[in-house]
Amino acid sequence: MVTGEKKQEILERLKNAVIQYDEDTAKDASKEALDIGMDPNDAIFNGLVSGMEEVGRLFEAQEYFVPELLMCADALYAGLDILKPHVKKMDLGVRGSVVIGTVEGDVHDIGKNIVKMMFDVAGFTVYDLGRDVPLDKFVEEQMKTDSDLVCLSAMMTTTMVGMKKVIEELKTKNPNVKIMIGGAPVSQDIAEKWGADGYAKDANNALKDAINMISSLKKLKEEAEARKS
Ligand code: B12
Repeated sequence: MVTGEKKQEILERLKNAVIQYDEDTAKDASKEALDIGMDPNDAIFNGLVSGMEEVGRLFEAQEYFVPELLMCADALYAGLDILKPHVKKMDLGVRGSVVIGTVEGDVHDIGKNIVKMMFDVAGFTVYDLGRDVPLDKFVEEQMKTDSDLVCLSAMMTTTMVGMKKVIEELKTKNPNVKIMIGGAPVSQDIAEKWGADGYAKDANNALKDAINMISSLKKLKEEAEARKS
């Protein structure tokens, strides 16, 4: 039985491990979270990710610089590697296929990888293109895999504009494909303006929206098939 106090203590350790770029503590606290039966999702979002949010504030305050950010990311990944395989698989009744990646010029991949993890646990087939992905590659991969959904991540105002090009090209080549965008500088307004089908502010909402989009896409496909026969 996990006491609230013990859980809180582990969450604090996970958070501080990321802030203090301490990979060993990130690993130890992640293992302990699993040992005491904590929900790995809780440890990821309220521990590791919460630490990275604080790191963002330290960067803005010019207390941290790029080298610190890189080490904080390493600590986050050290914990994530341990927790991720234990996140419970969900059967939500909808299985889809998704192409995902961080757009060209942008190497931020933590958020994208967390969104990907949610799709994995929901049993989706995920084609992960990685980070700094040439814009044409998203279109190429969607055509090759005939995926239901394309997910674009961008963390910088300078790179997010690449999404607009990908959306335009994808919609021209395949009007049926659904496109979802996300990342810190992106918003619902931008998604609507650029013609994306969805925007989600975090990984949990990304999964919810993806399920809705894929369900409606499958329904449309079934109706089209029924009309043909
Ligand atoms: C860690 C970090 C880095 C690391 C990245 C390591 C890695 N492997 O990812 C490193 C050190 C490489 C880095 C480099 C740089 N960074 Co940086 N970085 C950050 C930082 C601190 C945290 C980002 C993060 O991982 N957050 C945690 C995750 C979990 O959150 P998230 O990414 O937002 O993802 C969630 C949601 O956004 C959403 N989401 C994300 N993607 C998607 C996709 C879809 C489809 C959906 C639906 C949802 C979704 O779901 C996610 C999970 O819930 C942010 C600060 C911040 N506030 O975001 C700056 C930040 C993004 N970086 C910034 C800058 C400026 C840089 C550099 C230019 C710095 C420099 N001088 O070199 C370089 C650029 C390198 C490049 N070409 O890309 C700026 C960008 C400013 C801007 N408006 O353009 C920020 C905002 C910091 C700041 N306040 O100035 N950075």
